[in-house]
Order: sequence, then C-alpha cells, then structure tokens
Amino acid sequence: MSTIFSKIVSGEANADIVYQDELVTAFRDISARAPTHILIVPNKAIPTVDDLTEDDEQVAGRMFLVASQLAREEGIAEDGYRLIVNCREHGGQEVYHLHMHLIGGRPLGPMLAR
Ligand code: DGP
Repeated sequence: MSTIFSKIVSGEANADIVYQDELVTAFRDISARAPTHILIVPNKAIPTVDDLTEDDEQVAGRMFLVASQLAREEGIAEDGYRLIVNCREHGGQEVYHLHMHLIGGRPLGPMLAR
C-alpha cells in the first residue's frame, strides 16, 4: 500500500529533501521534535522493519550510513544524536513506509518515558 513517503520519494509530494540516492531519500520531518529531525527512508516501499529481507541488506546499511553523514553535515555528530525506528502499533509507527528518525541538536533526555 502506497503512503505519503512514496510520493515524497517520487517527487509527487513536497518535502524538504536533504539527501537522495538510488536507494534512500532523506527529508525533514514535518513535525520536528528537535532542531534536527530528519527521516531516512528506503526508496522502495518496505512497510516496517519487520518486512526487511536479506535482499534489503544494502538499503538497510545505507540508511545508517546516510544518517551518520547527515548528522555530521547538520553539525550534531560530536554532541550526539538519536536514531529511532518505530515498528507497528506498540512501536508507535504512524506511517507504514520504513523510516529512520535522525534526531538531535539538543539533549534528548531518557530513551523512554517510564
Ligand atoms: P512514526 O511515528 O515513526 O511513523 O513517524 C512518522 C513521522 O512522519 C512523524 O514524525 C511525522 C512525519 N510525517 C508524517 N507525514 C509527513 C509528511 O507528509 N511530510 C513529512 N516531511 N513528514 C511527515
């Protein structure tokens, strides 16, 4: 099932795209929770991290490499940042197109609310 993220990848929908290659696209989150909040998504519409297969190893690795590259470009690498991948209902996933949140630019506090 197609989501808004597929439309952003194809250029059909607008987003502030900060990086794109043949495997992944990165764009600023529309409801940023920190000074830097970027989403890194596979160009291919994989719904959740649970749907990754061995064939997706390259794209999954690329998501991490692009996240670390963008963190350096955003100037947040030295202080540190957080990468989040939410999966399905209990993970709080809203958009069913796999995405990695790159969040930083301020202290982010504890990993989870108790
Ligand atoms: P998640 O809860 O992990 O599924 O996060 C989905 C994120 O996607 C959420 O932080 C808001 C963001 N988002 C939803 N729709 C759009 C959109 O149309 N454009 C952009 N740039 N971000 C979106």
